[in-house]
Amino acid sequence: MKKELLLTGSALIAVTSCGKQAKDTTPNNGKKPMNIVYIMSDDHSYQTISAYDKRYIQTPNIDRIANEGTRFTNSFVANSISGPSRACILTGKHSHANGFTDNSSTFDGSQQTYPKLLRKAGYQTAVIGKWHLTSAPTGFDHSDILIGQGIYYNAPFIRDGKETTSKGYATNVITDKAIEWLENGRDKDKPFCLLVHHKAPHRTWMPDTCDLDLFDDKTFELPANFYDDYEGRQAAKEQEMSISKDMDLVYDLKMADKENEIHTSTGLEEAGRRMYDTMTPEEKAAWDAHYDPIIAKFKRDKLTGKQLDEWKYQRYMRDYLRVIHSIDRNVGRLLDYLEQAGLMENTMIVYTSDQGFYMGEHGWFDKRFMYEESFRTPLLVRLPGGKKGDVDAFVQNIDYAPTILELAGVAVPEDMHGQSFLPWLRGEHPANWRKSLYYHFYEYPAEHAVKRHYGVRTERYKLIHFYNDIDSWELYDLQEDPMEMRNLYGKAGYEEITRQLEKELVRLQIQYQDTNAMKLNKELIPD
Ligand code: SGN
Ligand code: CA
Repeated sequence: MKKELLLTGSALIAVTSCGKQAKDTTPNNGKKPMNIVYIMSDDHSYQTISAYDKRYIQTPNIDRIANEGTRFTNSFVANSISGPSRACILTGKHSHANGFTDNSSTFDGSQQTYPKLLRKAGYQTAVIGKWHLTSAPTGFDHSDILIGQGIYYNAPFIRDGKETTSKGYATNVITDKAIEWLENGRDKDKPFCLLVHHKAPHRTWMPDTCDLDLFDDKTFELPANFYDDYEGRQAAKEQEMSISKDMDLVYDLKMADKENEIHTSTGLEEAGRRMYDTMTPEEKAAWDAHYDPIIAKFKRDKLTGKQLDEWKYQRYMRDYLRVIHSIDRNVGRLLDYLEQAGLMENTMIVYTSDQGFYMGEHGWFDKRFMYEESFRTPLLVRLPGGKKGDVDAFVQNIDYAPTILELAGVAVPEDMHGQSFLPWLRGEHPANWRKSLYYHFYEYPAEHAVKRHYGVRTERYKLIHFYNDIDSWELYDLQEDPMEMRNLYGKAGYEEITRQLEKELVRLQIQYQDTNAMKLNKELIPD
């Protein structure tokens, strides 16, 4: 038995002085506690993980988690944006209950979180990488976090409360720090829960210098709804996250020409030019060797209209996928370390993202909407001795806390909204599993101009209410219209399904006590 598997003190089955085994008071009935390595990227679309979708990229290391474990095919978030998603994950509660409703919130770190409960039960806890909750992390033995959203090159970190510098590319640095903590930082006599939170592939999708030439010769097929006209969908019409209109040539697409002749009107040009300054001279040299010829050709070609839109799409895809390639390589490094350290058989490994992302569907980048690409999030879990294969049950990021707690043998607090999906990971089929999902997005008015909305999704249908400076309902039949192009709300023949979905929406709002949302649809609430 490896030393790190051993537990000390009260976590061992107590043996009384007369040799009889006393009643086990440890939370998991004396079984060896499972460690947790939880890897979460920022804005990683399921479309760009080959375990889910083979059109764009091969991700063999991330896929390994799926191949040796469980692939969740119906995994969703509760509020599709970073800070709120992270708060839902830590607390197991929807946004209105954990108080972090949008990225301008500050997380109340005095509240109950699963790392705090794990720690109380004898786990060592650590978070490395993007934190994004404004207040300092609580409930961790060790934290080494990026400041705010973080940057890709030579990022400053806050390590256990003190600001430090780093050298190199964020995904490599975060993986190095994770391995270093596993090897030398933790107390090897205790079980551990390590959260590895990548900055990548968040905007502006800056690749590592060694990956710059990947996908150069690839042309990606446009999504079928790239030229969506948003007919019948007012909120979709009014967003500001379109590749055509809102993606900045300099900031997002790296066209910061040395001659300073390319100018843009999104307000992001200057930030785009500053981004370059975060790199070392060697990094800049590699960067220039790649982008300068692309910039020169772009200036010569003088593209306009659809040609420009499609050029932007190809540029976006290439950079985003290069960033994914680096994540995949670093997931591989971490798995290799776990293997070599003998930790694979007593560690649950999770790969997920804080939400999904648009790869040009509806003509978009970014997230926020309750539409499928951003409501869903990848979720792959390798549980030693657990299920190998797919689970199609509805799971949501509010379920992660209860799942991890149950795995650790810690009682799941009653006030958590989520439900442990550990039985599914063990190959069981729990009865009475949820058949519908609740969603609520708040960040408006704000960047990308996605209106506030809440809604319900069942296996086949989705009902959404956009509110605040708009009052607009949308209904989708996901079986007939998986790309959500036809809003059926108010159309003849859909009265009964609308009534059923409204009833389900209200039931969920009451269950979760989302009282503010209930006020917004009070005509639906029974007396
Ligand atoms: C930044 C980005 C946005 C992005 C939000 C939220 N702009 O503000 O494009 O939607 O983060 O992202 S940027 O100019 O700073 O890149 S999240 O992942 O943190 O939710
Ligand atoms: Ca994010």
